[in-house]
Amino acid sequence: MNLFALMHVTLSQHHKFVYVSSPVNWTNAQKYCRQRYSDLATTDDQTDHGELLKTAGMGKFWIGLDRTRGDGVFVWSDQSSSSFTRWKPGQPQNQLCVNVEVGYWFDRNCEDNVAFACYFGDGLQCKCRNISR
Ligand SMILES: [Ca+2]
Repeated sequence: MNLFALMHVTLSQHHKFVYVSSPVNWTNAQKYCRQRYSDLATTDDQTDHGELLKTAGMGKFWIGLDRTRGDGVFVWSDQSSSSFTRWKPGQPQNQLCVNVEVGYWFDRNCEDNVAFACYFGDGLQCKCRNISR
């Protein structure tokens, strides 16, 4: 994939987040984040979530949370055991992937094309300058 427009990076206690404005489906967002960073965004707590929103804003974007394995349980893409949640009241419904919008989580059809947020952990260098435009 050759995606356009990598935005700024925010440092947080746990994760450094990167927002990618190009809309893709959840699986391709995960692939992109794993190739260039650590994974799709994971948020461990409210502080982390606040940092994510500072980077990615109040629009709609995928994070690394899904229940495609089929047992109905949402799991983090990076296997994080975080129990932090930020569901919009009324969510989740019956869809399998999760996006943030206006700061809250919504379940959404994984095939929808949406912007997304990645994170990279300590010890990993930001590869921002290597992104081709
Ligand atoms: Ca939904």
